[in-house]
Amino acid sequence: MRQTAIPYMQLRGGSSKGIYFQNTDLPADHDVRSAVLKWVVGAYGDPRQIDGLGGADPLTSKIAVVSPSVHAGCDIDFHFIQAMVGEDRLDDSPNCGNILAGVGAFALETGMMSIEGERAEISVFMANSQKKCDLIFELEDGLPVYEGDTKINGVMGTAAPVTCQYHELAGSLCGNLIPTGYICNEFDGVYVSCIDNGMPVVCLRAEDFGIDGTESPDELNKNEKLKKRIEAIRLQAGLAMGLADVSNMAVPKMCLVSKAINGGHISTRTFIPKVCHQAIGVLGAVSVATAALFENSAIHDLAEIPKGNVKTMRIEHPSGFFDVQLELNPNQKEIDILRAGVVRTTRLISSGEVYVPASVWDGQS
Ligand code: NQM
Repeated sequence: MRQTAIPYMQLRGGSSKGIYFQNTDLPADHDVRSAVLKWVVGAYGDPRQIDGLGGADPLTSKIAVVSPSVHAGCDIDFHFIQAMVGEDRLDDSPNCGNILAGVGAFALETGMMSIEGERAEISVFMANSQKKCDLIFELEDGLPVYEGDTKINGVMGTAAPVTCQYHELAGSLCGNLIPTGYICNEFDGVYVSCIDNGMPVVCLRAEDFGIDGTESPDELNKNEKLKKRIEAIRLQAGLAMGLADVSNMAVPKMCLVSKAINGGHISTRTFIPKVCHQAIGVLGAVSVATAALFENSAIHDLAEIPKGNVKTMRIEHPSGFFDVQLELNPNQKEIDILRAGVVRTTRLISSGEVYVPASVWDGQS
């Protein structure tokens, strides 16, 4: 046998694309599994990922590993893995709210779960953050409905909605909502707010970097001086957030914030962490919206804050906007977010077998 065949499905999850596996179809050994996944994506240093399924972009170099849940009250467990484009490396420190949107569909398509009726409500345990999210979507004959009228930025056309209800996201990776202990920190003479409400993010004021926040990702990606300054702050913020040396990590994400200009509540340009996102990550958006609520944060005065305990905040980004619904605990004086809601869509693109050389994995262990 020269190659080993591994069953997989490829789904668009929100505005990202991922390769989805059942846990039992992959090697149990951690190092062998990592080698296999790098081969699957083509992510062993080639920025074009020519020898794998990845699309040479952080948003298309994503992996989901799904299994029946071993956690009380949850249906499935989801482990997210980011293949680093152009590097011989995977990173499973961050979560991904886009790839998450496809895991319920994957569980039904593979027969891992079955549900009767017209509506699925699947409780997902997110292994990366040890938090829970409920996915709600329409069914037909026990399988997901993909066609529908919901438009999300970063995806052409419309599709059926997947409502994602996140529970208690605070401190997903850093252990605390405000990981440095201060809602405002100073690094390299610039005030920033470090936050982790589902995703560790450093919020920066675009004006402090000599930009107005309306620049395109291409323009920002070409600005080497800007990227150098942002990375220098990221390394310091990572340490202060308790993430240790983040030079090889996909977190924290770096978000340049300015006032909304298209009727939203705030405007963003997010580096994930070294390339500017064409839109904004799901949990990244939740974290930025959360930071804006704090009166002393570095970005509060740039935001319009809706009234009431359920706040729907429209986060503008390079290709449109992203709506985040934050439900605040009415019984707490300080900001305590009970749930965060977002709407995504998903679609099964392909299913079959992906091959890796038998020298990488013989399919046995
Ligand atoms: O923040 C991009 C994406 C993401 C991650 C990133 C995401 C999230 O657009 O939850 O969705 O920040 O690397 O898929």
